[in-house]
Amino acid sequence: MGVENVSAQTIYRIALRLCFGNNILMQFPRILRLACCLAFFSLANPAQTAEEKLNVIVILADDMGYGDVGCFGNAKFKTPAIDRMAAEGAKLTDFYAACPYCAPSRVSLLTGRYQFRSGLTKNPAPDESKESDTRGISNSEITLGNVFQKAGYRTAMIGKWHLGHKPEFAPTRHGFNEYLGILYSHDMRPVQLMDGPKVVEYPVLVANLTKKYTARALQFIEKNKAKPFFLYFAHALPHKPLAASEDFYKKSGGGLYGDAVQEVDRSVGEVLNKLKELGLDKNTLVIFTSDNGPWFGGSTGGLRGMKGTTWEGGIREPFIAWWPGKIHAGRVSHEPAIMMDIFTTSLAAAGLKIPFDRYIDGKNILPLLTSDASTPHDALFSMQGDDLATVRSGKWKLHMIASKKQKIIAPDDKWIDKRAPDGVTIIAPYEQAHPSQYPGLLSGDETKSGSLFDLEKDPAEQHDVAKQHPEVVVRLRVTFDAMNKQVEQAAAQRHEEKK
Ligand SMILES: [Ca+2]
Repeated sequence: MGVENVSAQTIYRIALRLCFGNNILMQFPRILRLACCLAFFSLANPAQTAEEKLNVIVILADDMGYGDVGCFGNAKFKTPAIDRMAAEGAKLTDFYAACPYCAPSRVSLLTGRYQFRSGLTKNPAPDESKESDTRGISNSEITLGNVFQKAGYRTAMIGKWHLGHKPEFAPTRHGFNEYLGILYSHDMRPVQLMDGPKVVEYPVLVANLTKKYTARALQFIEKNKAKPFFLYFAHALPHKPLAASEDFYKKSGGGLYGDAVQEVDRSVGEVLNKLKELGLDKNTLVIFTSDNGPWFGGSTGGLRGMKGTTWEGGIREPFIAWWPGKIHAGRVSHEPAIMMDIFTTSLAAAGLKIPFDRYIDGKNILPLLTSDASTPHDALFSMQGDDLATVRSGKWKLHMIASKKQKIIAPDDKWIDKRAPDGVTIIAPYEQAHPSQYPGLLSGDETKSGSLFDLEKDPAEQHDVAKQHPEVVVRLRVTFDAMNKQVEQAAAQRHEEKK
């Protein structure tokens, strides 16, 4: 008999004696005695219900760069709430997206698996093609929402879904009790704000979107303060077209991009404040990151490339975890981690089992956030569409597909965004970031398949050192090829299933 059983039995006896005394006790049938005892425990120990279950909130910015927040080096404008979150929580300096753009990055977060396993390797867009309409999360995938929902949590998704816009892909069919948001990027057409299956705003005033999303997030937290909840809050900004409400417009000193980020920052602060106000802060894990690197006007913080490239600037993201009950203030880890870890870590922190009937790539990185533990990953990969592109192992990164060359655009070059404004989605059409405002470095050695970089000495990937370290190239190549085999097998299997 374990210690827990002894103490439970002792407490049981004491409870019965307190309630009835020994003589009265035996006059009750056994079943009634048990019922009385359970009632006692529920009264004496209310914390055993919802309060003990950890709440989880994942806040995802869209296209926010590694260098777009103060605690990751931004000096252009201030992000006090996100900085405070890092000061009170833990920061990972080497956290990655598995893809330099939206949908694949998001599906990896929600399923804990590299995107090639679910097959969602490209962005669904309602204004692209019929084929694009068929892209979306498969019914056979298990999302974070599904697992939390099954465990009795209330689940909500607020913001950009981007895992398919046809009804069968809707968030409410994939683990979320409620949804408010735009089903894809707000530069796609038509931009419609959905509340569950209903269109509630069209055209959408994007300038008020962050405000609207935040109000709903606070309402959801408030409504579920006595129940365990999972909130996936995926902001629309600072994805283009940029917008900020009147409270933030022209206030940041960092252009419209800075205004938009500052409004997201305020939203993060409001969520944390609400948790404190309700006394839920010690019992809620909040994670903040971005789905991929920055677009024009943002900042990679001196890393090479930008959104769409598998240079560090396209895939390395700011990452902060906040859980005052567990994570000590101000912790920083330089150990590599990746988007899918959010899946496994959230479930591990909440004491829930990860699905065992499929391959889960995400690892529990709670030890990185709470101790000096080393990364649980031998290697981390990034993909470009259907193709595996890079592998990082330790301080080394091998590019197996030469990253896209970026077109140099001069500030006075005429530039027209192919995606025209839709209604009032673009509130500041002449203040959008110009494509000459590169967010990352354009310099560095010409690259090809097999280029190797030492990220410890050269995080900006300027010097290809493949020739100096042929043994490292071979080692990483073997790791890459083994993973690539899995990518090819998954693609072949899907091809067979489509026949
Ligand atoms: Ca994005």
